[in-house]
Amino acid sequence: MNTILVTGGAGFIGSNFIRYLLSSAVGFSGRVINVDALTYAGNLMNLADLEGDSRYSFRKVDISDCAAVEALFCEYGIDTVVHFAAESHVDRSINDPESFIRTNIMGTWTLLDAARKAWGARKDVRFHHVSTDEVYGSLGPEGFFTEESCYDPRSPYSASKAGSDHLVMAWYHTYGLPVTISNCSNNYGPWQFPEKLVPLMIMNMAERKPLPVYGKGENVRDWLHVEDHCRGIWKVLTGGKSGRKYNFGGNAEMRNIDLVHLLAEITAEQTGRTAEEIHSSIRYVTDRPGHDMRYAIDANRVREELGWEPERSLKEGMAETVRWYLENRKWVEAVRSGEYRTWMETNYSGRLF
Ligand code: NAD
Ligand code: TDX
Repeated sequence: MNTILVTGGAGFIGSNFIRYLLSSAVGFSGRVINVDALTYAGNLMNLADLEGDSRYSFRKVDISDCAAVEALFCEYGIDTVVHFAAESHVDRSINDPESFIRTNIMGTWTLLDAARKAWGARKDVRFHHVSTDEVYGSLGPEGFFTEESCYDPRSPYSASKAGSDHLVMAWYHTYGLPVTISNCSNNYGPWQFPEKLVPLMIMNMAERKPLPVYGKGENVRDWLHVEDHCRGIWKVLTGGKSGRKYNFGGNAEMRNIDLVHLLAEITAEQTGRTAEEIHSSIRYVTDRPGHDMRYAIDANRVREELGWEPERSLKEGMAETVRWYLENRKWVEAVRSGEYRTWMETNYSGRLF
């Protein structure tokens, strides 16, 4: 791997992945090209500390722009793609599915085809697609998703991600493109857009605002710290077999209401408020339509084949995450106020293309 194209590198997981890749933990000495359209979720503040690192470049490109994507392959001699770029928020997909279809399906197709044209029959290359456990649908109280579970997506978001997974496998079987896919459970950690449950709850707790829990709060999610996920993706890139899928999970299933209680206890400890006072701000609100009841991951394949395990416990990871958001309120404020857009225009003016 000499030149890695990371799509969606200005988003939550993508920016954590680029920082991990360029950290001493990996010591990657090639080049990383971060390609991102800078939608509402793309924020170059997340990677401001990497500006000036000669291994890192940013290009503002929409992945569904065929000509622009093909030009990137020619210009940089890309040999590896790690594809994060997506519309990622389930609630937004319910209100406005179009951008999900365009980016997640058409954008993935564009990238796959650009890779196929650039790489021909090369086998020393890799297209890694980052996907979600939501493609498998919803579980009852028992059982886990394995890599063999049937696809059964329920939301426009998960249907668009399922479509993208199928395209990736089609390019493997039909054209022999060397690919891998990882399907991961809910990530949490620094730099997550504060529309998602964990940062939203932490900030609302810190600011004494109501805590909106959908339905009865009984839906179960499995939580994985974003750095554990990034380490896993690197393992797949370096040791995973072409044409193979790998599930990632945190062994940390929790009902949403229990997670909110855990966050309340941690936030109380770190702010000097009482957990009871925070609990009193919980508001049960109208449920998400088609809200999947439970996700749980069997991550045996990646453990046995690649020796990957989550390193952080849920409690440690959440405590660290609460601290990060409390210490980085300026970042949250810049995101919520839209000031991050002005920051990017000022700092990257003329360098975004
Ligand atoms: P995010 O919304 O924080 O970031 C997505 C990034 O993609 C943003 O920087 C955005 O600007 C960029 N983007 C969107 N449309 C684009 C386009 N047309 N062209 C170029 N860039 C575009 O998302 P995230 O939470 O970091 O998720 C990253 C990937 O991981 C997604 O594919 C998501 O489906 C998958 N995933 C996320 C989670 C999770 O819990 N967050 C779990 C499993 C899988
Ligand atoms: O205000 C809220 N109240 C609430 O009860 C929000 C924002 C969410 N929820 C519930 C809905 C879900 O059951 O919390 C759970 C987590 O919600 P989100 O943070 O929106 O994540 P989810 O819908 O589970 O999807 C996330 O994990 C899988 C990512 O957004 C996806 O990109 C990823 O594929």
